[in-house]
Amino acid sequence: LDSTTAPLPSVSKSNNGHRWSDITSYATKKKVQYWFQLPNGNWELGTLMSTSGTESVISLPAGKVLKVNLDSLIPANPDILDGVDDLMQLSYLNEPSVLFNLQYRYNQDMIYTKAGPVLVAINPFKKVPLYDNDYIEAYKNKSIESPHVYAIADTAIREMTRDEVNQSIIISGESGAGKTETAKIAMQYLAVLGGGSGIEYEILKTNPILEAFGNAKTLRNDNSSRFGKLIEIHFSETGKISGAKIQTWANIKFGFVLHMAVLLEKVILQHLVPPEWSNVQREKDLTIYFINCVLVLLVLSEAKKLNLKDVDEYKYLKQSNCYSITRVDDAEQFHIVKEALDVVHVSKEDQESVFAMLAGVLWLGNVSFTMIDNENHVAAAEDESLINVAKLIGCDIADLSLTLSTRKMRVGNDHIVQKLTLSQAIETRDALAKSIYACLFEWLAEQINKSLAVGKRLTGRSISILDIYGFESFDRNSFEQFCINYANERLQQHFNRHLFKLEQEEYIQDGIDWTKVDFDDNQDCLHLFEKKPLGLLSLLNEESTFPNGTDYTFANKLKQHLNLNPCFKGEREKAFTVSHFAGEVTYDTTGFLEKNRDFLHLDSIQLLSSSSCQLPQVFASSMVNQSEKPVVGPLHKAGGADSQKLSVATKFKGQLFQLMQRLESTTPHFIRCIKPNNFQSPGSYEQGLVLQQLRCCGVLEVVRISRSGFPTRISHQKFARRYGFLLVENAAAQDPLSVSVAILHQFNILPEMYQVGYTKLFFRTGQIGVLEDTRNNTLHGILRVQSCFRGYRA
Ligand code: AOV
Ligand code: MG
Repeated sequence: LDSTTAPLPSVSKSNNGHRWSDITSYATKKKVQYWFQLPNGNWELGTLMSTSGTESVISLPAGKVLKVNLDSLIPANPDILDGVDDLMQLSYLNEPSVLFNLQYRYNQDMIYTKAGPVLVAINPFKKVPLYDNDYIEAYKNKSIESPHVYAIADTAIREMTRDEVNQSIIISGESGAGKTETAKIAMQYLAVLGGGSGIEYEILKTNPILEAFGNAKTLRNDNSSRFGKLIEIHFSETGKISGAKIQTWANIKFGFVLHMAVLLEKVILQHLVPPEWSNVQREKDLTIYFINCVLVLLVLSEAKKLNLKDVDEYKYLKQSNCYSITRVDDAEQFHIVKEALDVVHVSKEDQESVFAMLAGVLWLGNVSFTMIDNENHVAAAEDESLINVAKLIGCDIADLSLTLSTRKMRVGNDHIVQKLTLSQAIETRDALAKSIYACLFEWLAEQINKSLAVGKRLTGRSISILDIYGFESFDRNSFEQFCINYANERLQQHFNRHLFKLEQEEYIQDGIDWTKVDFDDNQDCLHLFEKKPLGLLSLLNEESTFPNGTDYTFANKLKQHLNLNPCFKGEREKAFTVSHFAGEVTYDTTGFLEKNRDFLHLDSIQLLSSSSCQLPQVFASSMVNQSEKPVVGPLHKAGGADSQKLSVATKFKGQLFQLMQRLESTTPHFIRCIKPNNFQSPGSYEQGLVLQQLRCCGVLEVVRISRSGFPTRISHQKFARRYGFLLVENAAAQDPLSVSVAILHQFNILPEMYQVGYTKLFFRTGQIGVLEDTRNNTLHGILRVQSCFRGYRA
């Protein structure tokens, strides 16, 4: 096992990644090289030939010589630092240097790099030989030091045992960046180190189940998770895994399982395409499933048993025009899912019920409606679809038909029945399908948890692994991005505070004045979202409860109340912009209110509770439990019985706060996954794409925070030993602290550029350069004299 690090001076260990090599590397810089940005946005390395005034001449690799403005040049690192395994070791920590360093390593299949306390993982899109048992052994024995998910998992285990504190591994990144794979790699390590009881096998088997039900093929990722997941793995006193608990967040990406189908159908229905949907492909790209594995697997494998038709007979599957997932053998895959369900103790009988529910969802999509009057009111067509749905979900055909085409309303003390229009009926049908699917997923997660808890309450220390959607910014951003980015804003704050705390602890320990560290919090942006009553979420909820509220009135309200907020900008039409930590994102409010309401009518819940099967009854009661008394204004009283569910945004915020609370009590370890290209192809590294993600996932922010303090730290002894001989006055008899202070004075280091701690000296970036240069020149002089002397003796 070769260590994958570039040859480097040995580094002193410190928990925050600031290393002695920061300083030594300075000395190795000979040629003065700079980064120059080409018109296509890529960076190229150039050598400075000459400068005069603000103008300079550089030569680029292909023999090109350019006259450029000195300001446009960014210093490059010396060759010896090429491919360092921690970005903090770079003397110059600028964007092109970081990009180059990551690319240099990526080209050699070193996909992991540290950025101080954070692990950066670049998706290789191919098998890399980094995960066999030898590697696990090596990380366990600490015989290998290169950055790796295993190293992070190992640190988590050690710190859990040493400090008796729960740990968390927080994995983020955009779609297709490798979060889920990384989470599995971490689980694999924990399972090997904490294995023995057999429960680790069950834990690993939860992956194929959740993936089959919760993943889908999208344009961005063939195996895209449509849910966020936190798995908490518990350990006993002896360090063995004793159980686990999984929490999933399915309501944002996943709640829109069938959303595209719905959208498309509306377009077809209205025979005209509204301008905002003129680019349907882009809309697909944003939110939608192309295909959900388990639905297709079900049709392909269980067709006979469940009396199902061909895949392309089902509307929910047909929209995608895509029925198979490359490289996946359907029958084999379905077998794996069923086997995994056995392992987590889902009985055969329950499995049959699950498949029946899935089949019900498929048939529901095929239910059609016929006009019954000239006011556009409809009734459900009594065809095989309706009959099959009723049979599969165990309810009466007439009840089902009524639920899909009418709505009971309360007016004062009376109940009236309102007929639905075609589009209302379709909405009701799809909402029911979505709810059944979402409930099924939650129910499965619950069954898994029962099995993993091994019938008892989980105690002892734990390591949680969070696989969650990262910050998203597209050409067109909708409600999904709004929620996801809000969550990321919270996670970013957690991340910043943790880093800052690490910094602060070290400063306080050494008695230095840490108030001089600049630190930008993102609290302002969070306020914009959370403030009551005039924050984005409150205003959204308020508008969602008004029957007359539209996306337009919502957007206007935002502009009216928030325009003075520095993080907010009203845009033309129905759009608004938020300044997130990762950059500005413009949201289009089209569909915000509908997606936020996302309620299931009481009629539908009642239908499920009347079922003769067990699962629909369970789903109905879980839906009722999630409800609260709707917050309604006077206008809304008439339809009050309607909105039984919490708004999506409210539920999302509640879950997010729960998650943050859980994370706060753990020691976090961060992994940032990066997607090097948009084609899921190995070997291609697009600088612009990588840079954008580094900014979004806060990697450059880590660097910035660390750099805004005093990133270079050296003990008094080490400093005195290294530079003491440069003192004009002999200091041999003095203590290291006095020697250090004398050196600082002799070299005129400005007081704001350093701090003297109890045991260490703390420097701002770039301060050590002068000292190192003088030291090197002096040493060179001495070496020359010595070699002359040796030559003379010989
Ligand atoms: P994601 O979880 O970040 O996307 P995945 O973990 O599903 O991304 O990774 C996408 C694909 O990249 C996988 O199916 C693998 O083919 C490949 N991949 C990722 N990591 C590795 C690795 N370490 N080694 C080899 N291949 C890898 V999403 O769930 O879409 O946000 O919603
Ligand atoms: Mg995923």
